[in-house]
Amino acid sequence: MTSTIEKSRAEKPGTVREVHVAVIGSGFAGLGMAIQLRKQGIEDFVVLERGHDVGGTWRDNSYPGAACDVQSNLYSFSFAPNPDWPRTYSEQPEIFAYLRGVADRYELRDKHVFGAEVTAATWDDAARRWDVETTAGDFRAKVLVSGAGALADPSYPDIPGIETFAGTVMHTARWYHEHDLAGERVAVIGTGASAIQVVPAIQPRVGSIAVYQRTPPWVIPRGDRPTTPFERALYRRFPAVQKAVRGALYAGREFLVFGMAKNRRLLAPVQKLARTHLERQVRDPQLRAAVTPDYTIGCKRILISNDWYPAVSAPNAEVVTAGIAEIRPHSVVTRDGVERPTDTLVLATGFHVTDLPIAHRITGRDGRSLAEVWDEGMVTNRGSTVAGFPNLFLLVGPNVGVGHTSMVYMIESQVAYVGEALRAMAVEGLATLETTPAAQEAYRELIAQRSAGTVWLGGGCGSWYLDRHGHNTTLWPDFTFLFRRLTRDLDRENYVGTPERETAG
Ligand code: N01
Repeated sequence: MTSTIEKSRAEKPGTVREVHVAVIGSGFAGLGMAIQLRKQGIEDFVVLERGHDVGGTWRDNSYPGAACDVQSNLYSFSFAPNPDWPRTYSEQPEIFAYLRGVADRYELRDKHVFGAEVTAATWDDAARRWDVETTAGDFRAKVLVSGAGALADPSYPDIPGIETFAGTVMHTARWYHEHDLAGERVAVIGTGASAIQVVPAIQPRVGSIAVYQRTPPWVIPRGDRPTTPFERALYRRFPAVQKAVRGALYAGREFLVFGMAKNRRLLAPVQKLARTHLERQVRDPQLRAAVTPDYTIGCKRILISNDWYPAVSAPNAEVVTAGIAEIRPHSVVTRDGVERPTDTLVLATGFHVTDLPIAHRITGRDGRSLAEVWDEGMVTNRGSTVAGFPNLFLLVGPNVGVGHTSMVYMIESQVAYVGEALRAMAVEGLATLETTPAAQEAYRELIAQRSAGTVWLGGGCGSWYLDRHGHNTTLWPDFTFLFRRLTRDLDRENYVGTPERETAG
């Protein structure tokens, strides 16, 4: 990894490009930000994208079966509806194509530098700007917006002997499409949202599949279907109809927050639905026991699938609950001493969410990285700004995540908030804008207060929603329209601004 970065550095041109705004990443967040900048008439910006196309997580997660578990009418930009979604829940290729289409429609490709992985972003307090080093050259930006996201960097499990494995190892977020799994003995580690999609997709063609489960997920039916020519024509002719459908989907999903964050007893019917789904699809009592969760539904992300249980019930499949003791060059050994010969290891083990790699690379005014500042807890103002990091805005930052509805809604809220901040800077002639420690503390308290009593803290499971101190640092713990209300205007009283003229001369 280091050598790749060093090699790219050596190849990069020696020039430093100056821009008003640098945006990191071109997934939903980065593209949404770029469009917002355009809408505000800010053209002096660049999008730094480490990949070679737009799309972010929807470019990278191309494993077989990858799809969205939020309906496409909701999981899309409100200002760029797509009447032509082929299914109610779209698959990865359609969402990736949608994002590429949005980039083209808003003529954003020219604003991108592809192959530009941010290796360091350092605040220069004297010059009042961010010095950004990337694998494709250096940049100076007055404002830095990170749209790197939380599901960007795959997490690889630290299992003894994994480095000795002689077969193919692939993470779901880094799929080797050229590798043919036909007839192979495959081990899948993990049973999260990615695993329950990839296992049914590959199970019919592999020789055997062993699913190594640490914690069983709660799974409810997936109400997916192809869209009809009639509804596509209707949406094209009457965009208001699609908008109304979107609104209804939003309201229906928002209702889940009542159960998860307000009154956990309301989750009982959802858990009953999941249990009935499981019992209908899994006949074998031993397997049923193995895949039945022992925590309250909603504590971890509720998964949706109609083919997960049939896939793990198939004659060539096995759910292994014994726990992995070690990995050898040609096998996986569990703690009960059983050794299963294995050709390919599929790691469906998730992402670095509470230990974001980008946080190690962003250094603020006092020389400490975001990761160092956050060592005792990820504090922010509105999930967007951090004291000591002037002119830095985070998209999909701490406590902006949602498990029950569309992240795009949250992203649009945040992007508008950043837009308001940039507007205030322009109107007031500010060189810097920085949130206060007091604002962060108040926001931390708000998050703690709203998280108390939620299923995420009290549902009897461990999850990456919580940091190592057991605090919710990932999810927005309330209705998403309240987050939108909180970010509609800039809370100017929570910021200190430095006028431009003070920096001149
Ligand atoms: O990752 P995860 P994911 N040994 O972290 C297990 C989004 N997403 O890629 O639960 C053994 O949820 C771990 O076990 P446990 C969505 O936001 C969205 O599946 O920690 N097992 C778990 O089972 C989602 O929430 C869609 O006990 C190990 C699994 O690996 C997020 O991505 C589709 C282990 C990891 O599950 C991440 O989902 C797909 C170890 N050392 C993903 N380490 C949509 O449809 C981890 N595990 C929108």
